[in-house]
Order: sequence, then C-alpha cells, then structure tokens
Amino acid sequence: MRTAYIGMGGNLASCVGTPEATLAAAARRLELLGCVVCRSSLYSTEPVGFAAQPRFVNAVVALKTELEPRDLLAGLLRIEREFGRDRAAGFQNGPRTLDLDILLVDDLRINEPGLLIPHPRLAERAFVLVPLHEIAPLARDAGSGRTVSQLLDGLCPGSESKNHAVAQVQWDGWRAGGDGDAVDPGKI
Ligand code: PH2
Ligand code: MG
Ligand code: MG
Repeated sequence: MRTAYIGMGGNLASCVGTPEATLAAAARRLELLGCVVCRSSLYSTEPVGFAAQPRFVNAVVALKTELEPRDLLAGLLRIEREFGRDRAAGFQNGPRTLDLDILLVDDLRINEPGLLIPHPRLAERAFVLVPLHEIAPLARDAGSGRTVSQLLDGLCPGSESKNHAVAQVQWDGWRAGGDGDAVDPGKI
C-alpha cells in the first residue's frame, strides 16, 4: 500500500456546482481508487500561468492506494472527465472544472511519457505547497530529497508563483465530506 498525495484544483462550475462543490464531490469519488486518509483545507488561489481567468480553488488529499501509478493516473483522468473536464477544449494553464494531479507517491521517481512523479512543478507552486504542507510538512520530494517544508521555505519571493495569493477558505461541504478527516496526518 502506498500513499499518494493528490493535488486538486478547479475554477469553472461543473455538473455539481461551484469549484468547492466539485472538489468535495471529486474527493468522494477518489474513494474508488483507494482510501482518502487526510484532506487539506480548501484554498482560494490566484491563477498561475494565465492570469485572465477566475481564481482557483485548490486542495491536497492523501490517498492510500494499492494501484500502480499508471492505473492511479488513469483513474484520476476518468474522474476529471466525470466532472466535465474537456482537455480537447482547454489549453495549458487555462480554466478547468477539475484538475487532479499526482504530486508524490512515497519515494517513487517515475519519468515516463505522460507520467512524471514527483510532479515536475511541485517546488514552484504555492497553490500546491501550502495545502500539501498543511497535511504533510515532512513528506519528501524524491527528486530533490527536500521536505515539503523546505520546498515551501525555498519558494523564491518575487517569483511568479510566490506572488499569487493563497488564502484558506471555509466551506462546510468540504470538511463534512470524508471519514478520513478523523485520521491523524502524522500517522500516514
Ligand atoms: N493549475 C494550473 C495552472 N495554474 N493556478 C492556480 N492558482 N491553481 C491551479 O490549480 C492551477 C493554476 C495548471 O494545472
Ligand atoms: Mg495541474
Ligand atoms: Mg493535471
């Protein structure tokens, strides 16, 4: 059994409603792929990479899973499609209903077409590092060997990613959603 950290994001309404509602419903669908043992808070974040779009809602969950990374990725892409993600209609860094990214899987390093673990832009993105740090500050990026805490400290002030605001938001349907919230993140 491995622990995968999954980054979640979205900034367009889906079939279930707002991005907050989409992330909550998608977190429940992740139970098809394993056991969601911990969730970060939801964060409202300034768009990175393409500014002229609505703010995103982001979060990170820890998923205990028996799936091989390639099968995990296939499952995530299927859930994205269920919530209306249309890759053909979108563009890089553009608006989307739901994005599910594999950030880390234990100490695995995978570099295959379409499957890069750890996530190659992990260290640059406050919208990923802040929620990941909330639930797993001591998880290690198997690429650099640095902990999430060290990566967050190293975010360069003045870089594109540091300049965007990352603000925690409260939304009742999120915390209410999962059994995993009772689990102590230190035990993962
Ligand atoms: N995802 C992107 C590009 N830019 N910006 C924010 N704030 N949040 C995201 O999830 C995000 C982004 C591409 O995956
Ligand atoms: Mg992404
Ligand atoms: Mg993605």
